[in-house]
Amino acid sequence: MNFTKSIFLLFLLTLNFTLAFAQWNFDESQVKPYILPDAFTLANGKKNTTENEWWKLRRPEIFSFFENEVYGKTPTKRLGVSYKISSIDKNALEGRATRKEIRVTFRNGKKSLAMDILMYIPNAAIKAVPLFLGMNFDGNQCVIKDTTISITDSWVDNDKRFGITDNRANEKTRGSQKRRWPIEKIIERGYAVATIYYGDLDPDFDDGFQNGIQPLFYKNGQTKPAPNEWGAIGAWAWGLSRALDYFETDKQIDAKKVLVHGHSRLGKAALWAGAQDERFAMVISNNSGCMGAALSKRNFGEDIKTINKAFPHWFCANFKKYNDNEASIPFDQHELIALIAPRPVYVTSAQDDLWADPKGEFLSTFFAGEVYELLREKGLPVTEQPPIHQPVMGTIGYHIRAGKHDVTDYDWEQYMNFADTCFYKKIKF
Ligand code: GTR
Repeated sequence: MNFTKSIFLLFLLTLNFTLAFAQWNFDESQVKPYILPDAFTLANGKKNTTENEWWKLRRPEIFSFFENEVYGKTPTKRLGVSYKISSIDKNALEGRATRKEIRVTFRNGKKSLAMDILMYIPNAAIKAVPLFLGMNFDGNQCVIKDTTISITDSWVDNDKRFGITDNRANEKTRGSQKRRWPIEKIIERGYAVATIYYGDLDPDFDDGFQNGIQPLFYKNGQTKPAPNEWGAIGAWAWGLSRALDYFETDKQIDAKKVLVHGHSRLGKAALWAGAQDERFAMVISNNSGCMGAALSKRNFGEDIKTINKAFPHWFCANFKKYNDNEASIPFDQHELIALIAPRPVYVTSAQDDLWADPKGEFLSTFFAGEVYELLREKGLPVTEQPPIHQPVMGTIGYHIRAGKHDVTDYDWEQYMNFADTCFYKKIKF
């Protein structure tokens, strides 16, 4: 190869590289102007001005968009369900908690699917307690190092760190995520805590919806969800609601105070669960980013084409039409948060998590506030994104912390402070 040829090749390589990364913007000064849809303008152009109009007219419009065009419709049919306490330890955490495992089995004809709930309830409680419910990424055995907890038998991602090569979890994964689950601290603060493995509901890979919960709902001859029916995020959100069904039967839990939380993709699922199921008393979205709390019309970080390409199974098929076309979406994520109003919502960002667009996460909480105010609750108590480590709490709360995409003790401290404020010392704004 001669010199000119190699220079040309180098030029092409650099160009390719630049173009590949140029598709995502991480520079605030490069955010293009965008028009944020008004949460109060009805499809017929009229303005929603009253609480009644919100519940009767505008909320259903917004809800219908998210269910038909984004996450997909969740089936309303009730499956056969049974609960079996598979283990109970009244002396867990050195006597401070009762630990239970509940196997929930769903049935439709010959098809069945099991979901395991792991829960800890403070022994000091004198009455039914509020509970933090969240999904985990690697199986219930990952949230605490305890050899008596059952290891998930569902599909898990292969992981060299633990020698997983056959998509089956093993002993080495016990406690692997424990730093994200400060169970002792949660118990000390008087809350119960429960988790389910998201892979029990729908393993996180694109298999054309042959495994997971979806097939239990297929009509005769149906092989995949219709274009407006649920994807994986919908299935995960459904599982959260089914865990809540169980808590309603458990006398130790105050089922009117169940807080649903989730990190990243599971933060997207938590928001969608809270939007659909008004029994959830509070929703916490940790670093949920694109199609979670972050605004889509702001060109910063992950975009719709990228998320649909990397995770074609997360959303409904209809959602693909917004690839490279954020401007055409008639709604934005502040309206997803508004669907949770007037219940408390807490959103977190991490300073280095640019992929999730921290400012976009803040802005959607800010703009959702208008709806909270219509419903006589305080939105965010600020108008500008606060600096790091300065949480702000109205009925919507928000913080940004230093560091990367993760769940830390700092995040949990704020979740619990927010929950304390909302549940125990309800402030009237
Ligand atoms: C990323 C994805 C994000 C976020 C994250 C996660 O790869 O692009 O939207 O969901 O995964 O769930 O960890």
